[in-house]
Amino acid sequence: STEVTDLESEAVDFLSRYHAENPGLSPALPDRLAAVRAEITATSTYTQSIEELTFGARVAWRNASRCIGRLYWNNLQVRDLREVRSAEEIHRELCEHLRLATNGGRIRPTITIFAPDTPGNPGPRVWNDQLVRYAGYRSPDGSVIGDPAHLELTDKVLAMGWQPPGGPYDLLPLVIEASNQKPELFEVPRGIVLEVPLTHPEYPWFADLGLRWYAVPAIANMRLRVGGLDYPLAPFNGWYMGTEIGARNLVDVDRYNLLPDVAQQLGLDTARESTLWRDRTLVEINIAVLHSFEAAGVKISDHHTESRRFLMHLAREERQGRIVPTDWSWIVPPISGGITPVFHRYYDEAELSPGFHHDGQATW
Ligand code: HEM
Ligand code: NRG
Repeated sequence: STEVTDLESEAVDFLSRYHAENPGLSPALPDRLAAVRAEITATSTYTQSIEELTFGARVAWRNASRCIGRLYWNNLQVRDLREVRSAEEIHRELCEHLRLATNGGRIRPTITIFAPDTPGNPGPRVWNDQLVRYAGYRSPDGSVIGDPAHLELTDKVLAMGWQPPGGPYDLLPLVIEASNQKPELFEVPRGIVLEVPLTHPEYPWFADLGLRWYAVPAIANMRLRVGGLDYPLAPFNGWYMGTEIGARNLVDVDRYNLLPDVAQQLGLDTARESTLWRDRTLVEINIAVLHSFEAAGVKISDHHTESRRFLMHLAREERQGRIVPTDWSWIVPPISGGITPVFHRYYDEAELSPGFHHDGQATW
């Protein structure tokens, strides 16, 4: 069928690239291709070796055109959990991912790969977009307590019986769907979630705002596609760039929306836009985020450093003769764009495989 042909041609492309970038592998490419072709003919799928899967996950990161953090793509730690099936075991391993990745603040870029979709047997998935997320609740007066981005997921877990603490930084439970099973709720224990209370190096009152954020951004809802196989549950993490928290999560009007409150504390004139009170406040919040993570010993980087690293990555990849597919609108940081070097140039745009994808569907 055409599905089998597509799978076979993607497998051939991937294995050829794996062998081209890693000369001298055994078995040699022709033998490996023959074995994979036979397996696909017999079963309509195939099993990747752990070495193939590791390379595939690293190259999926290398190909992530929205990611500024790709310099270290070849150091991604890959955990092979393809054998794990039950929701309980998946929960245990998701918690273990957080523990290993957090590493007391010395964050390790890590991916945990669960079973792929196979004919008649979809792989597991989770509903949460990240392993750690704060709930959002709508109050009777229409305002939101917590993170407004997660109102919908919060509603769903409430309907499934979750007991809400009702605070602004409640950890959402994980909704885990094992293969062909109903979704089930699991708590993420507070004890394994490293969080950082936000303070400002010059303004003692900043601590009294009671702001905080978690240490490890672990994206859980992107499908990993390698060599024609889809891995719908393959959560990955690196560390935060400060602006993700300080210029977006805490500041977007449809997130924690903190500019007005913090500006007031700073005593700025908010009556006129031309005082640039928003911009001044934004910088102070970003200073607080970087300062607090550094004080807590939690790895984070600023947008100037990440921009410089990204251009090093680009140069290094070009020397290897590879293009670096890049989405300018995601790479340029949300503050001070024009004073980072990534702003002042064009990039190659391409969707390369292996890759991470947002749509939840298998393509065969
Ligand atoms: C997106 C930084 C590690 C894959 C991003 C974004 C930033 C970023 C700033 C844009 C996020 C946004 O605007 O919401 C970093 C840093 C890392 C890191 C500093 C530190 C090591 C990783 C790793 C992977 C990865 C380990 C995968 C293995 C991606 C992908 C996106 C992304 C797929 C796009 C997400 C989407 O479409 O929503 N990264 N990243 N990154 N990153 Fe990274
Ligand atoms: N902006 C999102 C996280 C997106 C991915 N960012 C990373 N990824 N740094 C947020 O939670 O703010 N990573 O794998 O490190």
